[in-house]
Amino acid sequence: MRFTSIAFLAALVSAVSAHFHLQYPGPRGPFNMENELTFCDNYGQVTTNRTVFPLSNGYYLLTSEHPLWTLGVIISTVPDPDNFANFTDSKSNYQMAVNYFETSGEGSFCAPIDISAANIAGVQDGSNVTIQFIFDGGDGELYQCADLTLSANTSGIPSDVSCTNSTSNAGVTYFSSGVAPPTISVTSSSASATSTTSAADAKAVVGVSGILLSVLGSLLALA
Ligand SMILES: [Cu+2]
Repeated sequence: MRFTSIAFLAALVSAVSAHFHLQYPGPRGPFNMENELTFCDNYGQVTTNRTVFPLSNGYYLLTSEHPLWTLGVIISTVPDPDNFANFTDSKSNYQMAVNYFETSGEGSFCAPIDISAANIAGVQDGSNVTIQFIFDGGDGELYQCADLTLSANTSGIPSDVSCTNSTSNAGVTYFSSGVAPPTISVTSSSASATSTTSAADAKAVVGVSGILLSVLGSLLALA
C-alpha cells in the first residue's frame, strides 16, 4: 500500500514538472523549470559559449514532457538579444527558423533545421545568431535560447549527441504559413518579462503544488 502511494506521488510530481528541455544546441544556462515561462528561460544575456552550428542541414534535439505540443523556433541576428523584439524583422514579424508545428509524444524529439533556407537578412556563414525555442504543451508558452555561430563547413549533429525520437512521437503537422502562430504576448526585457498568460500559469502551477503538499500530508498521516 505504501509503495503504491509513493509511486502515485512520484507520478504526480513528474506531471507537475512537465515542460520541455532543449538538449542540442546547448541552451544559455542550466534548465530552470519555473523560469521557462519567461524570455530565454530568464537567461537574458548572450553567452560566450556559442555552439558552432550548421548554416544548413543541422539538427536540434529536445525532450518533451508533454504528450501534445506545439513548437516554433525564432532567430535573432542581434549581437546581444535580450527581448522578443530582437527576434523580429523590419516589419515586426517574427523571424522563423522553424515554422510552428504540432506533434505528440513525450521523450526525445530530434528534427532537421535548415537556417539558411529561412532567408533571414544577415544570416550567413560566420554569423553570430541566437535561436529561441517556443514550446507550448498546454501550460503556457515556454522558452529556451541557444547562442550560435553559423558555419557552412559543418552539418548534421555531433556524434556524441543521440539524435533519436521516442517511439511515441507521431507525425509532425506544420501550420501553413498563412496561419497565425500562437500569440507571443511578452515584449518587455527579460528582467520584467511576464505576460498575463504566464502569470496565470504560474499561479496554476503553485495551485497544483499546493494540492500536492496536501496529498503528501495525507500520506504521511496514513503512514
Ligand atoms: Cu510544462
